[in-house]
Amino acid sequence: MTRHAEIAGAGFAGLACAIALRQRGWTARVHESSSELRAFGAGIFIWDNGLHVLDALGAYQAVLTGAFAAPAYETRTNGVCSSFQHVNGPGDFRVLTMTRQHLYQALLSAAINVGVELVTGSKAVGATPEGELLLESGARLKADLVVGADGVKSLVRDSLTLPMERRQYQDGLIRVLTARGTLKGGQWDHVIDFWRTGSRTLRILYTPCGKDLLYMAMMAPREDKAASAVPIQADIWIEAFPELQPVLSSLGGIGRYDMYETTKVSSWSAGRVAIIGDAAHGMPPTLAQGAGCAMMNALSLAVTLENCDSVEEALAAWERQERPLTDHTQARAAQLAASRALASGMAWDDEGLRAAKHLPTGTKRAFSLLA
Ligand code: FAD
Ligand code: 5PR
Repeated sequence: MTRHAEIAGAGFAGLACAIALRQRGWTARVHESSSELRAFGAGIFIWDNGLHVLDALGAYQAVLTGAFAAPAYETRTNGVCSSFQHVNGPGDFRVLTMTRQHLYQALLSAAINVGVELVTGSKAVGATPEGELLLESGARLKADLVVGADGVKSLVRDSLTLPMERRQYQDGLIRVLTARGTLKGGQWDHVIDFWRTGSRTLRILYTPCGKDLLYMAMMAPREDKAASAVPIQADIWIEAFPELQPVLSSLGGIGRYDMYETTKVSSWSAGRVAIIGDAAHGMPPTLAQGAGCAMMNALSLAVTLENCDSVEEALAAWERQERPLTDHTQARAAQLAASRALASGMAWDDEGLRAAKHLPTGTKRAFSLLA
C-alpha cells in the first residue's frame, strides 16, 4: 500500500524530504505558505556531505553546473593572512558556493521530476501526533507521516508543545549578493574571511558564487547600531576593509541583518509528526552546515522509514541514529559564534568538519565529481 506524507514548508529540508520519500514509493505533498517557490537570502556553502545528499536526490549535476569551486579558503585578520587552505583540488576538501536560488532551483526541478505535489499559498498552523496536518484554511489533512519543515519559526513544531531552548549571540550578519565588478581572478577567486578586530569588530566573509556573482556575509555585533544597520553605511565598512571598496561602494539599499541563533527542541518527533531542518535544529552559520544537516536528516528520515513498518518506531530510530552528529555540529557552531574563534584563522579541525566528512545515510561513497 502506498504511504502518504503531508509536509509543511518547501525550503531545502521540505523539498529534500519529499524527493527522498517519492524515490521510495511514497506520495508526498508539500505546502508552502509563500505564493512563490523560491529561496530567500544570498549565497550558500555546500560541503561534501551535502553534495552526497544532492547526488542521492538526483540534484547534484544541476547544482554542480553553475556552482563555484573556489581554489582556496583563507582568513585575513587585520590585513594579515592567519590561515590558508587549498580546497576543491584533487585530494582536497570540497566545498561549493552558489546562490541560494541556484540550489533551490536544482532541488525544485528534482522534486518536480519525481512527482512531488507542491501547493503554494498553503500555510500550516499545526499538526496532531495522530498524523494530521492542520492548515490555516481549516483543512485537516490525514497522512501516514506529517513533516514540519517550516523553518526556525515552525508552527508545526510549536503546536506540539515540545520543550525548546533558544539562544542568541552577540553578533549577526548582513548578507548581500552583488556583482564582482573588478574583483576577479587570482586571489579574488578565493573565499576570503576578512576580519578587523580592535575597538570595533567587523568581518566580511567574501565568497565568489560564480564568474560574476559575489556573496558577502558582513558580521557586526548587534550593539554596534551603525555597523549592523541596513542599508549598510558604506563608509564604516570601507574604512575597515579598504580592499573591498570596489564592491562596498555600490551596494545601495540591499541586505538584511539577522542575529546568530540556536534553536534546540527536546524531541524531533511526536507520534507520526517529524520535525526537520531549522525547525528542529536551527544553528549559527559559523560552520555553514544548517542546510547540510537539514538535507542529511531529510534523506535519512526517508531511508529509515523504508526499513520500518511502524512510522512511530522509525521516527525514534531516525532520531537516535542521526541526532548526535547534528547536536555536535550545532554545539560547535554555537561555540564558534560565541567565541569569535574564526577571527584567528578557520577552525577546520575534526570538531568543525565532522559533519562535512560524514558519509550521510542513504548515500554512496563515491560518485562522479565532474560536470
Ligand atoms: P527554511 O529555509 O527556513 O525553509 C522553510 C520554508 O517553509 C520556507 O519556504 C517558508 O516560506 C516555509 N514556511 C514557513 N512557515 C510555514 C508554514 N507555517 N506553512 C507552510 N510553509 C511555511 N547552511 C548551509 O548549509 N550552508 C551555508 O553556507 C549557510 N549559510 C547560512 C548563512 C546565514 C546568515 C544563515 C542565517 C543560515 C545559513 N545556513 C547555511 C543555514 C540554512 O540557511 C538553513 O539551515 C536552511 O535554510 C534550513 O532549511 P529549512 O528548509 O529547514 O528552512
Ligand atoms: N563560515 C561560513 C559561513 O557561510 C558563515 C560563517 C562561517 C562558511 C556565514 O555565512 O561565521 O557566519 C559565519
